[in-house]
Amino acid sequence: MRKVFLGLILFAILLSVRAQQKPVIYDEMQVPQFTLPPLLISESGKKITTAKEWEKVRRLELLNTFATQMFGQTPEGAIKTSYEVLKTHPQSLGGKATCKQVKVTFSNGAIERSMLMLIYLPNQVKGKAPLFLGYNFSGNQTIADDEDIIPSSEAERGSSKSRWAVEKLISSGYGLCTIWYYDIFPDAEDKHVESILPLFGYQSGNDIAASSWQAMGAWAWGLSRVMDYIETDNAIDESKVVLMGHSRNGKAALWAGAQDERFAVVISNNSGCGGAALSKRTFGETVGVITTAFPHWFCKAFGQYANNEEKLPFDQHQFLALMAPRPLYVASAEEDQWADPKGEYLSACYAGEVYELYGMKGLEKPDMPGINKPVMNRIGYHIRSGVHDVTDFDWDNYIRFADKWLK
Ligand code: GTR
Repeated sequence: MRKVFLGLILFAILLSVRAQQKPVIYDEMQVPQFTLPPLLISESGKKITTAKEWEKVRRLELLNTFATQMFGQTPEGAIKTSYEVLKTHPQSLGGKATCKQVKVTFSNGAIERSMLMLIYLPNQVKGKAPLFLGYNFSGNQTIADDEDIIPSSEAERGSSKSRWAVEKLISSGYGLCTIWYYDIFPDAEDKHVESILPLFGYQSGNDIAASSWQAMGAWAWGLSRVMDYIETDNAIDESKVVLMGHSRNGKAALWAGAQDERFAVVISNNSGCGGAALSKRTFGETVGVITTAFPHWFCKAFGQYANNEEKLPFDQHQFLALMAPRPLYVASAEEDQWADPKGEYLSACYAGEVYELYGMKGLEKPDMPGINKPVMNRIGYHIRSGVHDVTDFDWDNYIRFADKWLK
């Protein structure tokens, strides 16, 4: 009886929470009218007309906006880092690759955290290899059937291999580096204390200030620490690192790419709300939904725009523009309406204004390309058939895009 009663109360609470959320929009006719915040007008009202003004004024303003109002500020303090090669296999993948697994330990003197990097490098490349870098969702051992991979979780070996075209990358002359994103911040609401945050002074039960970083900021930080490692590894070309992320890891990759210009190319795979998609469209997942479902991802200040997206003083086209003038690729999937493919396309399209300052071509306005018809200018885009996922079609195009701009 008591259980039934408690169940009813819980159900009532859930209903009231859901009642505050607006119904999900999947119909273009229901997208509200909105005006996008300008990309090329500075906070003091000055029109930005050159790449130099963009870099010196506007880019910095927007970086600060996204840090203080969306992703949280990345602390400046230096953390001591050490690298330990746990395993090297020079004849991996039937002799095609060298597999290296490196443990990175972070320390602030009192507290330590570590992450485990899995690196495959193509043996056919003499000298430094270009490389794709991206977080995996479930553990390093899930990306291939390779028995040599040191597990970083309990998940089954090879269980995510369809999402990682390891052989394709290697035969195309690219390396791959991947890390389980949980190493940096276990993806749950109450895991701050197990994450890297305590390295920067966070203690269990501490209040989190409105503009403090949480998981997204921490994940982006982790990607930059991989870049630090890459700069020390003579087998990898640090000027040709392609940062790729899927979904929530796509959001994190974009934030890392925005802050850290060492990443040569940035690729967003189905990153959706809080990533490539325009927030003001409120199509599919919204700021209201995402900040409620994942309160530990963005900074708390972002929550003020929950179900209040019209008040957002910024939007994601400004975020994507922070990759300029580096090559940027945004990919959507036809059946991934939750991530708002059109909103992802428009955002990438409007970001093109900044690429134009550099004399570079973004995307054609305003119509989206057809299904499975990639466009590869300095900004690339495709919408492929199928669901929210990473497929061989995606990888084939990421490799073509990287070849176009890096080779
Ligand atoms: C969903 C979330 C999306 C996206 C996705 C994923 O639950 O609503 O924003 O990040 O997870 O990461 O697969």
